[in-house]
Amino acid sequence: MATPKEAKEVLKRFWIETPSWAYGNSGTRFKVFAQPGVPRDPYEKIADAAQVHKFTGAAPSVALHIPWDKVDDYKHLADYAAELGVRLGTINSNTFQDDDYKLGSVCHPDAKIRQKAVDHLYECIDIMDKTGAKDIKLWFADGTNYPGQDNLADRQDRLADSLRKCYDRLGPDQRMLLEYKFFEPAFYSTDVPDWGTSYVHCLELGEKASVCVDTGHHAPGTNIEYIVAFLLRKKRLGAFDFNSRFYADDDLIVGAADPFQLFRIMHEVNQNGGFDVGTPVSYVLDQCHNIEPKIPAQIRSITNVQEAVAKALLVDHAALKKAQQAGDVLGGNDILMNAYNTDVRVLLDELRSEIGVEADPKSAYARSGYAEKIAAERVGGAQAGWGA
Ligand code: PSV
Ligand code: MN
Repeated sequence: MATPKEAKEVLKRFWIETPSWAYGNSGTRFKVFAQPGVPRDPYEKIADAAQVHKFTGAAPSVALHIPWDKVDDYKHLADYAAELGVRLGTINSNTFQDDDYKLGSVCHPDAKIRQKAVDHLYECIDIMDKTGAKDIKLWFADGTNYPGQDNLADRQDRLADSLRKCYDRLGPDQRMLLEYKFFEPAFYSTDVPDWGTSYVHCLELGEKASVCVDTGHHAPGTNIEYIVAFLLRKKRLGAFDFNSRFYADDDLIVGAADPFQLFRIMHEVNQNGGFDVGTPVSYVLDQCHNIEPKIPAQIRSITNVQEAVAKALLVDHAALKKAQQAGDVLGGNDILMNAYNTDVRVLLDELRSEIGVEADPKSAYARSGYAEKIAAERVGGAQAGWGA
């Protein structure tokens, strides 16, 4: 069990990457609601991300999505981020918004389309070379809608072949993160539907390939913490995409739907070395704020994650082991519940004052006047949203 002081030490080195797309407009397939002050280009998205870092002290990195965040000069964008105290992080590929990809991208039956998708992945790696980003994250919308539409095993062969091309292009310090999702946009079969499929492809590829666990990408009732424990044990958990879900891939604020699940995940992360110095696990938000203001929502997401981490750090491991070895079912459960039920708000207030940010980052942001400033300044031009 970490003492509060030790827990704060872990939390001081624990950081979370925010996604550039969280700052743009988003919605469902029914409606995208525009909000005042929303960024119109990647520079403005980074400026907003820098605010999240400024008020939390825990979000020093911003994930980019290509082509949404395409710019002429990535070095210039990276320098701009550095000036604002943040850095450019994971490069997310996008092979799901082009007419050519109707039947898939890297698994498409036509070799020309597959090559087009692979060329896009090469483009993402070129961008990593320019920004210094370490990770490319792959999520494929590939799948089929009707039985008989395509050959499921052939699609796996095509996937393996395309992934190999991308993997072979990685530099020595670069990694490939393969994300899975059980459905959507395909409804009959998905080519990377689950962690097992992702894991097997990563194993075949080599050590630079790891699984990305998006917490919103599972069927209801899935034991996500089991997946986390398994992958950490096999050293193939590369990253989290954090968000929460009530129904499908809702992309709501992490920890909002089920804070207990988030705690259980963090407990497995903690037990299996995911918070150690030099951990290979990246902690990234993948969320869209359709109706709530975006910067405060990102701040809330960071503080929710920190709360779950703090509680997980307070689990009494020695007592837990003892209870487990004695077959003390209720005792073991009590130990976890005691940690979960601990009020960590004072600990987190102290943490924030020790790193020089205000105890309540959301209120501090509200008082800063930034929201009013961007609403007044960002007039004209096209607001960023999905596809821009
Ligand atoms: C797909 O649903 C996903 O989780 C992938 O990570 C994409 O890159 C992201 O959402 C786009 O919002
Ligand atoms: Mn995701």
